[in-house]
Amino acid sequence: MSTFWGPDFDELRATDPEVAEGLLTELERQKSKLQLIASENFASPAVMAAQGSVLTNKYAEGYPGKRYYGGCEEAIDPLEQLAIDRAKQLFGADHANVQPHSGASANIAAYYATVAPGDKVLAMSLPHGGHLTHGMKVNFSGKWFDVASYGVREDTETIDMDQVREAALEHRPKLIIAGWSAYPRQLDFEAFRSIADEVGATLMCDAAHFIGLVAGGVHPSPVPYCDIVTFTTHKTLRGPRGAIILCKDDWAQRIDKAVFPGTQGGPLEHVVAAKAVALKEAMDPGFKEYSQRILDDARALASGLQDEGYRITSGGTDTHLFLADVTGKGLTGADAEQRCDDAGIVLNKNAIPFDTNPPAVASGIRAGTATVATQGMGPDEMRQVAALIARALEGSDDDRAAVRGEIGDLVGKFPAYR
Ligand code: DSN
Repeated sequence: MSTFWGPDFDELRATDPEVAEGLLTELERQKSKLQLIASENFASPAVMAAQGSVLTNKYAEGYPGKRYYGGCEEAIDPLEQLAIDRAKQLFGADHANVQPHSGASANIAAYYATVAPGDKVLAMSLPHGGHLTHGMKVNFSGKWFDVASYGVREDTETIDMDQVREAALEHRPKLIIAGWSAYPRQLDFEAFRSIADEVGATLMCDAAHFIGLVAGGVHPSPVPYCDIVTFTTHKTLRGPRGAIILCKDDWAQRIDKAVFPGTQGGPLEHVVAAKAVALKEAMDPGFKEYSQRILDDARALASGLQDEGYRITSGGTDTHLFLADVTGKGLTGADAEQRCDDAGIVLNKNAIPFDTNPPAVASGIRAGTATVATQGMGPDEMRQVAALIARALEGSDDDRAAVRGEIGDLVGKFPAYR
């Protein structure tokens, strides 16, 4: 074993050529295709350097200054405190817990802190854009809690806060969850707060998708209105895979206890350090421009597809993502995902509101622009991409091969990694 202390690709190749090869294959896939999966991004080399570091070796159950292991004082405590302080500063939050391993883990902890098995919860329905952990029957949230859902209106495909209020008055939930995985519009957090107050519910926001836009100042912040805000750090925030929970002072102790020892053991301090790096990057003025580019790109791509004859749900987007209904072209979401992939365009099939196809088939595709905005692509490129998607979806295998070539040229001009 070498005594080198950081990621050493030559050593990986010597020790485990199969894994090294897999890693290079994935690097090539990420670089050579166009990545439009709305929940993904390209983490910076600085983020990855912190994540691939000796910090992975350290156990640190507990919190800065109150650990169950020795050896945390020199580096681990200050680094975790830095991540906490940066999260609080960036989002204007009273308290931050930076230990959740993932968005689902953060949501498990938020449930653990706020409700008990059998309690009533009100959250956005999965087929209308909610998340697996917002009460889906096959998930712990749907099994352990009595989850009622709100959705979008059929005519506008947007959330109607009067309907949310009616659902809250009918179900009297103990916890209301605002937040989504596939909804292209901004939520009215103030209205959610007033509904939660009216029925005496705790208000949590799952801001995983749009938190980077909040950091960049191009999306309203849920922090002033919500008791608890959970989010992942690897989507629009462009950090390592993982999550953070923000909360009001009143909830701080309950959230910390819910994360550890309630639902997690030792924190991943290498990931915590990488979260600190990502938060610092998000504080840079350049992140505002980046966030605006994400929005401009999403709007340009959605309107380009509209011009190609695709129906965009709710008529557009105010975020980094949108859903396009592909049924008007005689396609399913599954067909569309495959055809795009064949043409070097990576996105996912997605249910659209009131979908008549099963989720594994779906009637729509979801596309997001956090990745392409990181690469520096702007609205001009997105209009070009919209035309390429239409050719990939509607053309022949030869057309898809031609699109694959044009995608190669485009990503060659905007490399994800050098
Ligand atoms: N599964 C993620 C997404 O793609 O939206 C959210 O966890």
